[in-house]
Amino acid sequence: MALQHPISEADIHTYERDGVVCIRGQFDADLLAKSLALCVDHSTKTAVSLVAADDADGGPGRTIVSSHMARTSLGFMDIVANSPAAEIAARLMVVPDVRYLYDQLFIKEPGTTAPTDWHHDLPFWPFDGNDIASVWIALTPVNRDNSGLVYVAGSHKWNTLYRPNPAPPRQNFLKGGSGDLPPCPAFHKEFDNPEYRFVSWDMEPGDCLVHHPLTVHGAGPNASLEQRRVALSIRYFGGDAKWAAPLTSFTVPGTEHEMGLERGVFPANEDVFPVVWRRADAPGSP
Ligand SMILES: O=C(O)CCC(=O)C(=O)O
Repeated sequence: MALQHPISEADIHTYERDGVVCIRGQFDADLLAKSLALCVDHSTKTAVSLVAADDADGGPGRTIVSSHMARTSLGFMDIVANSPAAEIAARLMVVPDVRYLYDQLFIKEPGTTAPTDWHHDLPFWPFDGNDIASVWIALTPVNRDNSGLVYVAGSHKWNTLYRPNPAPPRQNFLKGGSGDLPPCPAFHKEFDNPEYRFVSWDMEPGDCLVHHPLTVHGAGPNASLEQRRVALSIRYFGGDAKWAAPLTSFTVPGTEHEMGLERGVFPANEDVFPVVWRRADAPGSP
């Protein structure tokens, strides 16, 4: 599906400088309605990777996370491959094509007190490189009070890797010495610290945030008692991305034995990581 409007040079510059940019109004109403319905329907089903965690305080809050839906659902794969998300990622990374890495659903029910802890994504994944972008699509209205994401602008350039910390906690999650990495600081305690620049957005359904894999981010509670917060985060890669030794037990289905994958090498394994968008003048285009 074509973009509703081109990605501007200013957007590319912001993504490069801050490690995150908000792109508005690229998803049409039909696509949004379909995406929201798929996500809500999926959240009510039993799926291998679906985790629904009630708030520990016994209140009404509940966080639902699920991953890799597009590996088994044509509906989700249609969003991954045929919505504007793939082209948005490619244009911002300035790469000629992008491959699908994985997709992840995040729901925070009204009144959810559990935050999304501060983290960056790269150490969770067996990947390295800059050209990996997450397109986090708001499917409901999002703001800072209902668990909108907050980013530390420019943190993707800190040259620091923080210890991956899964929510909810999981046994034997850390691998390869990642337990020795420093924990990600609680950046909400630094909101008044002028050393950091925090960015967040009021978003309408169909606005999306695109972030670099090392940009630190987190979210507060969903203080709304009416509005659930639903987002679909799709990860794409291209350019300089490389397969790497895993630092966690996270796996992409089909890569468990690293068949056809070599550490330090671009993972051009079409079965697992298909090309989902290619610039018209790129090598390999029809
Ligand atoms: O939506 C959330 O609460 C977390 C999203 C996130 O961390 C991501 O997409 O990388």
